[in-house]
Amino acid sequence: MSTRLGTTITKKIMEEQRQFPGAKGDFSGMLYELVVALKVIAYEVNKAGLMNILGQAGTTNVQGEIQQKLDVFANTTIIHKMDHTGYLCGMASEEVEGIIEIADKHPQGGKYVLLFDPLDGSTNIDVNVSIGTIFSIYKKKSNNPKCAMEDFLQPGSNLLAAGYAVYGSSTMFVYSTGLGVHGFTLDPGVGEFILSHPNIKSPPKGRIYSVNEGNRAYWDDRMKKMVGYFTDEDEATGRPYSSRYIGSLVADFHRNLMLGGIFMYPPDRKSPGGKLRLMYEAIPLAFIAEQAGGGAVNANGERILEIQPESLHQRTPLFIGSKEEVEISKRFLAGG
Ligand code: P6P
Repeated sequence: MSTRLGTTITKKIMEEQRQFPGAKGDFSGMLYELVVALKVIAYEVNKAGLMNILGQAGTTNVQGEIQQKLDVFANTTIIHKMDHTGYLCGMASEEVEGIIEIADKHPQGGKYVLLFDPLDGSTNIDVNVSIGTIFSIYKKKSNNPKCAMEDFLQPGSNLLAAGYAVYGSSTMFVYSTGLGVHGFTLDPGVGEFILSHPNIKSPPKGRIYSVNEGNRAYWDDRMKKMVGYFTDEDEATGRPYSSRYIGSLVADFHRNLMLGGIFMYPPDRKSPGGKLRLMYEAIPLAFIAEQAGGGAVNANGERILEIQPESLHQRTPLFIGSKEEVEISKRFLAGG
C-alpha cells in the first residue's frame, strides 16, 4: 500500500515476496508480526522517560547482566507476539538461556526459527541514548517435530533475513532478505514504517573508526597498531579518521552503515573471546553489512557469516563496516 507518505513496509515485503515464486506468504506474515512487536517496543522505549519503566527489573539474564525493565518488556513482547503465529518452530533470545519452545497450545510445525537481541545497549536506557533490537531468521533444518539446537546453530551464510530496529531521534527498521538493505522510518502519526532509505549501500571507504579506547591497556600490539593507523596523519589516505563511539552497538553500527567507517570490538585481556554475541549481534549485523557492500570479520580475519556456531551465547570479536576499513583491519590482524 502506498500512502501519501510513500511505500509502507507491508508493500515492500509483498514486493520482495513476489521475487520468490514458490512463496506462500508465511515468511512475509512472520515479518509483519515481528514489525508489530517492534512498534510496540518503540512505543514503550519512546515514553520510558515518562513511566516507571526505566531502571532495573531486579532480575539478571543468562549473561549475568542486570536486566533493565525495558529489556524484560522487549523480550516478552517479541515472544508473545511471535509464539502463536504458527510460522516458528522455536525462538532464541540473548536474554534467555536455552531454546524458547512453541507451547503445545499454539499452532505447531513452523518452518522458521527466530533469534533476537530484544534490546541491545539497554544500559543506555536511563540516559536517553539510542538503543535497538536485532533479529535473525533461519529456515528450520532438523527433522525434529519441535526445534532442535541445530536449527539455531547455523552459520550466517544460511540466513533468510536479518535486521534491526534503532530507537533513536526517530525509530528506524533496517532489514534485508538477501535482496539488498532497506531502511524504514516510523511515522508515529500513521503508525507505519515508511521506506525512507531504499537499497542502502555503505560507502566503500569511510572516515570513522569506532572502538572503546578505554580498553587500550588490554589490547594486543595488533590492535594498538591498527588504531594507531586510523589516528595517524596522512592526507593521501584521509587520515586521521574521526573517532565515534556511542557504546550502543545498533546506534554505532547504523551510523557507520550510513556514513561509512568501521566498528571494532576486539579481543582483549578482559574479554579474550570478545564481548559481543555471535548469534544475536555479529551474524545479523554482518549480514546487513555485506548486503550493503561492506564486510565483517573476527580477530582471525575470518568472515563472520562463515563461522559455524557452537553454542547459542558464544561471543566473538567483531570488525564490521566499510569494505576498505575491514580490509585494513584484516591486514593488521594478520600482523601486517
Ligand atoms: P563497552 C551494550 O552493552 C553492548 O552490548 C553493545 O551494545 C555495545 O556496542 C557494547 O556493549 C559496548 O561495550 O565495553 O564498550 O561498554
